[in-house]
Amino acid sequence: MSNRRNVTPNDLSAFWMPFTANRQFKKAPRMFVAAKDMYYQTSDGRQVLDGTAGLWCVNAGHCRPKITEAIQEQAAELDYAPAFQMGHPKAFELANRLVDIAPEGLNHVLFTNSGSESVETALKVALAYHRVTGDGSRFRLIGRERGYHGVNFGGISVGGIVSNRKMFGTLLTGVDHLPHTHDLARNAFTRGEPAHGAELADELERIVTLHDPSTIAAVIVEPVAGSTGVLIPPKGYLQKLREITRKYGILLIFDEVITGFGRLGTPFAADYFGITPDIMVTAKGLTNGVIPMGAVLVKSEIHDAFMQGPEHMIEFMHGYTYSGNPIASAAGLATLETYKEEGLLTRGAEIGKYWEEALHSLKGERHVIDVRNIGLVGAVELDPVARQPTKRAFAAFVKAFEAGILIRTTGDIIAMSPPLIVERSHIDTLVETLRGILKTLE
Ligand code: PXG
Repeated sequence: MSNRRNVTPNDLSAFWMPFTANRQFKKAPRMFVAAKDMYYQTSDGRQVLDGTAGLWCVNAGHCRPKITEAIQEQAAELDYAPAFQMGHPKAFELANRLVDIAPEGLNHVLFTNSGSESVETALKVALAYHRVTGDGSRFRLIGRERGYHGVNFGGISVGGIVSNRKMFGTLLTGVDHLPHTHDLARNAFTRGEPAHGAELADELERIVTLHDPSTIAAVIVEPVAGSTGVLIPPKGYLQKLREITRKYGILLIFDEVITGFGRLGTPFAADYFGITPDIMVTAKGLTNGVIPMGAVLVKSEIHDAFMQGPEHMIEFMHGYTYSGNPIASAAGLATLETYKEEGLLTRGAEIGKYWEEALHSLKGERHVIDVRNIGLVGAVELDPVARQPTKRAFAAFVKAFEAGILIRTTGDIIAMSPPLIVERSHIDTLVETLRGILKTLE
């Protein structure tokens, strides 16, 4: 890692930062200037251990040579090719490699540039699928409370994080929501899948009956809800969703933007839970977070339903200038190779037990009201300061950064999801540093 110091721009005002308290940040900026493997380097020359894989995306660790080289070579060889009515080999190659590692039956891939775009793409495929199969009265979409499906209009409509929705008008019509599954009273300090709450999936029966099954196009859920603070599905819950959707001809969409690419110790959450959705939404780990890219995988039956009209006609009126962009495709291919060479898509299953033990050793520390984990994801939920939600966890985040570890907080929940190359010694550092911080929190 290069030894750059004090690389601070002289004016921070022009950049309106995403999901950031801009005024607070700009008074005391936190800047990264370099990264390698498990560590970031700050602008004042400190090393910070990455406990969150960037934003849940740098699954192979930082600045991995194969990925860097692939991007450099591709940029020099073919920078851009039109995405519509033209092709280039690497996009096809990447689609094939994705289908190879995806759950059986998910055989076709649409490329996007982010998780949010993948969600919009998946919702549009679902609606259009029913239409091309002569079932166009299925227009309703079902999401879930506390769900996060990106920030575009479809995604916030099916999403269930109130603060992400309330400012933006009427959103999509015809949307309903399942209840969330968080239940501290019954499930606090569970390791892996909680025992209680499978019956919450029966709410889908109620919603379906209310609207009539013939009006419902798709159900979209995160197999493990990430952004809202790591909500792990109760045992049997996802199986029930699969059974109910199948029974009524409703498509099941898994949003695997976070759970995809080894996060749970299996290639996808679908593998972990043994459930194949009809559509799978991915992004983040697809390119190790290095180049923006997402992918939506669909079952052959869905793809084939579109391939019916005259052959000169465009089958699906959707796509982006950068769908399957050459540099992103090269990054994706090199990322998948890195995962394969290093066994990263299943590494979480090996080191997950150590991770679990370490995290759960925080039970009993001050303010800790829950610890939960699955694969290489973990969360520590804190008791909020009275009438000042988020304050305690955010204080932990700032102290953690100062102490040399990167964690993520949402509400009063600390979430951690280190790169899949994490070693036991890194886990020890993360947990012991966090323990020290918890002891100092007001
Ligand atoms: N679906 C899910 C399940 C996600 O977690 C998106 C869609 C949207 O992806 P894009 O690429 O459009 O951001 C996400 C993104 C956090 C955090 O700290 C989570 C996300 C993004 C940024 C921060 O929890 N998830």
